Amino acid sequence: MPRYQNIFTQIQVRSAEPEEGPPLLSSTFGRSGTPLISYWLGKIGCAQIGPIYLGFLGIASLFTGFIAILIIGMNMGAQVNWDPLKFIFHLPWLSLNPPPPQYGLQVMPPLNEGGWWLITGFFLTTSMLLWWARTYRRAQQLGLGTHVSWAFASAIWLYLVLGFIRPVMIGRWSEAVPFGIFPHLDWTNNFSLMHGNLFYNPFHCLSIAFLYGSALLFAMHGATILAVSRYGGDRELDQITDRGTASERAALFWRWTMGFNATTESIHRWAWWFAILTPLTGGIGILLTGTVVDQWRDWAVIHSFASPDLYLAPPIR
Ligand code: 07D
Repeated sequence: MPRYQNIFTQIQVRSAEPEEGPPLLSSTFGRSGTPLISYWLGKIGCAQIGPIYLGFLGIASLFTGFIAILIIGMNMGAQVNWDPLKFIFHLPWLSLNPPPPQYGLQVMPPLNEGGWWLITGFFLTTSMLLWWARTYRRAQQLGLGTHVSWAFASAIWLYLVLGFIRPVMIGRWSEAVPFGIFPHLDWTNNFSLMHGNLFYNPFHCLSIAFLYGSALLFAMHGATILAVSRYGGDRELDQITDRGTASERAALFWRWTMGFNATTESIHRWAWWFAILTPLTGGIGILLTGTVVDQWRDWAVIHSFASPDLYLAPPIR
């Protein structure tokens, strides 16, 4: 029986009967699909695939998400005259745009002038909200906390600010983001240029700090647990109360390296908050742009966040 396992040597647990999980507390739907075992997926995660729980929320979310993607695909297909090769090669540049400014917040502009964009937005938003409700209900039914749902809600907040709340506040759908790979990147660039460089928006700064911070925390935590997996550290929560274990060595590593260590529990709270605060602060920054503050560099100069001279530090008051 090998005692130290890593990705190359790990033993894949396979029971004679597939693991069905605990019984559901109450539900009209159940789990569907016959579980199957994949050796290769077992290399990167659990080898058992399924059963999956597909209740009303899941089916409705997949269905509305599929409609949204179908409408985007059909619009892009029409743009390349239904040529499949052109579709593949031009895909990164194809776009489904929101209605131009003259339509304001009109509910049903002509289909080819943003109407399809609005319909897609409706279905995509419905799909995401249904999926959110699915994460909440599944967590409740399994007797879990609802942390995943609230983290997901934070991302949905930024999505809604960009595509719905801010355009409604300004009074034009044209303010929203197009559906498309490069087009949405061009949109972010134009947005920044139009509003005096988003780098001077302090909430963009905060969002970046949390984004980079999330990556750093994830790297530190992932690396720490992998480093102590030879002592069973990957069973991290079992070890919280044990002395002399992988968890204690991991904690000591950080205490000795930088004088402070998170606990096995608190490191996950750190990560959760950093991840949540990325789109949360980002959404605030976007909401303020063009509504409260139009030009971020001017704002930064007025508030001594930047110097009027690009190459000098701001004056000390
Ligand atoms: C977008 C949350 C919504 C997504 C959800 C998922 C689907 C899939 C598929 C159904 C990511 C929806 C799912 C649609 C459906 C199926 C099958 C989360 C999202 C719910 N920036 N910037 C940020 C940096 C610059 C600009 C955030 C860095 C320039 C704009 C982040 C740099 C310009 C916006 C960040 C940099 C500019 C941002 C995003 C460096 C011009 C935003 C955080 C080093 C390019 C957004 C406040 C996030 C924001 C944003 C990082 C530069 C523009 C921190 C590192 C100066 C317009 N930028 N940026 O979690 O919140 O996004 O800004 O240069 O709107 Mg920026």
